[in-house]
Amino acid sequence: MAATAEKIDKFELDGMDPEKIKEELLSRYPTKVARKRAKQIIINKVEGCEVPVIQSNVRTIPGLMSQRGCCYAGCKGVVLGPTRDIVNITHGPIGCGFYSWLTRRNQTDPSTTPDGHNFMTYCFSTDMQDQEIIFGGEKKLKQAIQEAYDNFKPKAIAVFSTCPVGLIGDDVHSVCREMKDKLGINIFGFSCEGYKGVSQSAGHHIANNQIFKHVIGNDDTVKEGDFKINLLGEYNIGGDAFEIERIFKKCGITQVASFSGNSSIDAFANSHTADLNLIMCHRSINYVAEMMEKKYGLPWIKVNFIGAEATAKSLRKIAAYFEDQKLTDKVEEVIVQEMPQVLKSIAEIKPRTEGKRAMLFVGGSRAHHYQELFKELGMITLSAGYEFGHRDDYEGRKVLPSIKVDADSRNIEELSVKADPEKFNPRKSPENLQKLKEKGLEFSSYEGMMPEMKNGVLVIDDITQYETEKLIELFKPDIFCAGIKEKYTIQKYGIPMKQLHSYDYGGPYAGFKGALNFYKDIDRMVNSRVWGYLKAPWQIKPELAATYAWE
Ligand code: CFM
Repeated sequence: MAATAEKIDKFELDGMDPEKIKEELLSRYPTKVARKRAKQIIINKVEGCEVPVIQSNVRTIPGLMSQRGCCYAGCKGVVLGPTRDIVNITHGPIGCGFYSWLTRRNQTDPSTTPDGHNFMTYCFSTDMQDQEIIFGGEKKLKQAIQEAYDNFKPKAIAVFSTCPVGLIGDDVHSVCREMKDKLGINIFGFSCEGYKGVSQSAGHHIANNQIFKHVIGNDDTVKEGDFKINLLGEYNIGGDAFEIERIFKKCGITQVASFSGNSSIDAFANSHTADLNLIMCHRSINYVAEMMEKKYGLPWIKVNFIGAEATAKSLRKIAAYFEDQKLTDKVEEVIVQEMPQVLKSIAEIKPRTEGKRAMLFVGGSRAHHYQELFKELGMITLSAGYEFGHRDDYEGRKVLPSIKVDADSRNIEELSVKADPEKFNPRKSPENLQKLKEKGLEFSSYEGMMPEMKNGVLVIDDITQYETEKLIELFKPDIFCAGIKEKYTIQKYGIPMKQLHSYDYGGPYAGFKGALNFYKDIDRMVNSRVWGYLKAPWQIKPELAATYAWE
């Protein structure tokens, strides 16, 4: 439970009053827009276990420039994209497939599966044309599945619907069923049309549902190994999952499946044989964890491998769950081995980074997790927010019962899941679970971002480009974290900008070794003098001037 948070110092806010800053951010909007945005711009105030309500997971107001992506991006790009041996076919115009092709920097190691399949480097698309939009695209989809099968003989093919598919009414699911019967491999489709829901978050949910229905539980082989876990919501951007796997191996923890960084379809099929689910990114995959618990009896705990301290804490949680002295000792031994380098690096870098100020506006989990790494460098998070997080990601899962389900959320199917008559196997007795809870291990729980932030900081949901620029003008932070769409305007303001989606070609940033990489990169960025020399075009010539051609 969060204690009352520390208040942010006035000097850290440049002596500004957070209420005034909020007013300033809203002042240029029309009244109705300002009223809506006011509910998404919140001054943090943690009192005991109370945090303020923040409106989130609602439609972006048309006309405001958002950071968000679409439902298809969340389904195909985020959740299924990192799986190497499924042929992922985009049913739609070529742009959708092309734009989601390798743009997310998730790495994979095909040598770890016997057939060595890796289709991630390909871009499969039905390349819909006017012809299909008018007369239907099912025939072309069948041909595409056949062609992919003939060329690659994959174990599985997945089909992802883009906006026009929903608009013209192609039935991708019946095509998939037909081709599954014909070819004898697992083929399944996703109704993840870009316009569904209000952001990529809808696509996560749709992806979770279909993997759960079509893949998880298909293979009951119990693999060898002790302390079996699945790692959920880690997508191996910049090699993060490799570093986490290294640590697990060193500790003697067996990873059955990862959803879905460095993953394979066979591992998904087998994942219900693990004994514990670990959730990294709560937003994108909590649905799978919840459904697996109901159907197979695997509990889940929240972990975070971003930050060295957070990594150590997460390993200790795993050890506590398995209640095994040998594992506990091993985990402590690994922490003792890994920490000295981390502490050495912090001691060297912190004097240069201490007191510097960061802002993070990223996705649905990193804006929270990366605050850990900044804290380790003595840096202050001045403001943060998610693109598409829900209230539970901000305020903690305790608010779930009070979240109103609106029409956009109702559009996304909620699977009704029951205990499997044969495969349900509660991993711990209720008394045992209770005992572990009393010892401080929390199950099915995520506290969210706000309880860990200082009082007085601004938490902003679905930040707009205008608000981003205003914040930069007001605070001149030492570093701003967001994505590629924001990168260059921010840099033109003379502020170093770190992409926390792709890591700007860097990484890994997870685990112990990842923390070392992050410290180094941040040190280099916030202490580079080059930014101070930069003059944005509008600073040199503040107004655009033009003359009429006929003058
Ligand atoms: Fe989860 Fe992600 Fe994120 Fe996400 Fe994403 Fe991503 Fe992200 Mo970009 S699954 S919510 S939809 S941690 S792609 S790996 S970086 S916005 S903060």
